[in-house]
Amino acid sequence: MKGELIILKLGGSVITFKNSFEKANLKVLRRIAGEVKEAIGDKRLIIVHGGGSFGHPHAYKYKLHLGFRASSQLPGVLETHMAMEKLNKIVVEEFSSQGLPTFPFQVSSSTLTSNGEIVLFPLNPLRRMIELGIIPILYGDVVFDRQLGFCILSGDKICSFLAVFLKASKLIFICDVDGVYDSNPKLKSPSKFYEKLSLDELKLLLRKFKSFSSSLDVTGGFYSKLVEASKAVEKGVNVLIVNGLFPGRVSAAIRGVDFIGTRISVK
Ligand code: IP8
Repeated sequence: MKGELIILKLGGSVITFKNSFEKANLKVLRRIAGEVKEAIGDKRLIIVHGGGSFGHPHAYKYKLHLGFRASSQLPGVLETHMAMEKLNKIVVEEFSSQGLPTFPFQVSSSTLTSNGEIVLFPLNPLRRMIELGIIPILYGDVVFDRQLGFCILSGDKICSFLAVFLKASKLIFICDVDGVYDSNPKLKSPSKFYEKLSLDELKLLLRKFKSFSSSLDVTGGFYSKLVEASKAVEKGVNVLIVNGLFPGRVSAAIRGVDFIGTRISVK
């Protein structure tokens, strides 16, 4: 297969307005799609997006992240999936209207987890798509689980899984913060910003801020993102964390020049 493989995670806090129910941030989404188009060259790409104000409110309402507890949760399984499908359609349309050959890919009906960890994933159709030059667009969703009945599989978990099994050269998390700080920049002003982190440094930080998450995010927010990042880095994938709200940063991350954000690698 030609060209390095990049996995791009579009954070829900960037492509949706997190406090406005089911509202996509079309302006930012369109600009990011344009940056991807401009920077991608002959690189192969997989896009994964999060739930933002589409998936999370439904999943939270029905407590889907706790797994199956009662049949009263079952309407929420469909509601959450339908909300994610709505957002996926918007994302697919924005990228394809830039002339990029995209295709939606559903994990809800094709992936099995066990206690929240992926145990079955259809890698072959995905491989075939990228061999053909197609950009699959996946998303965090409800999936069915051997132990829990169902669970919420985050886009971040999908990303680390794909980055490891498809041997991506780079995994780029597009967020609404500049990168990794020594504390949550949304709660208090941090004293240190990390332009570079080694795996050991990241592990130390993870021990320090277990609660770096948001209450409306059923999948654990920034802390869980860094846990997934560490799994990919451990297998040799370079992880970049970049603020998608600033024009030019996504294209710089894809090209690997003039990058502004946090770069995490083994050493
Ligand atoms: O926003 C979760 O994906 P994430 C998707 O990547 C749902 O954590 C359905 C809440």
